[in-house]
Amino acid sequence: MKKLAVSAAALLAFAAPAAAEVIEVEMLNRTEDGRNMAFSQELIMADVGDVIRFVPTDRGHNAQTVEGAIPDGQEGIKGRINEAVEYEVTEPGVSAIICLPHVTLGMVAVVVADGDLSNADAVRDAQIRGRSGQKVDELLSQAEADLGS
Ligand SMILES: [Cu+2]
Repeated sequence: MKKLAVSAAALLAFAAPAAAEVIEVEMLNRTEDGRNMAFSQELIMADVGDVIRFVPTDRGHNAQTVEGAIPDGQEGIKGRINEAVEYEVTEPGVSAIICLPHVTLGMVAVVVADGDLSNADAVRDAQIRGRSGQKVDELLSQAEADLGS
């Protein structure tokens, strides 16, 4: 009987890591909290294995990664305007995702996978244009504060 209990506990421990999630992020002209031309979430804490699905709720947006602003080994994305696109997180680290038509207005999201900020400086140095560059810096500072690093 005791042996059975141990087996059950071992099974639970094995099942404990969170299953891969699909995280849905809307592309919006105006968010509920009053941001114009923005992703519904701007700081996305994810785990390796998660899929971030960018949904064209409003027209005229896309989602794409920025060269130099994703972890080593991670495949980038380049969604078309008005199309849903999925970003499969395969590597720990920081990714910046922009909407190309609105990058200068600050339409950007930062993904932090597995709480790993080791490439944060590279993302800061990727020279993302307009207000998005400043917002990336702010989102990374927020992530650093949240993660206590
Ligand atoms: Cu946009």
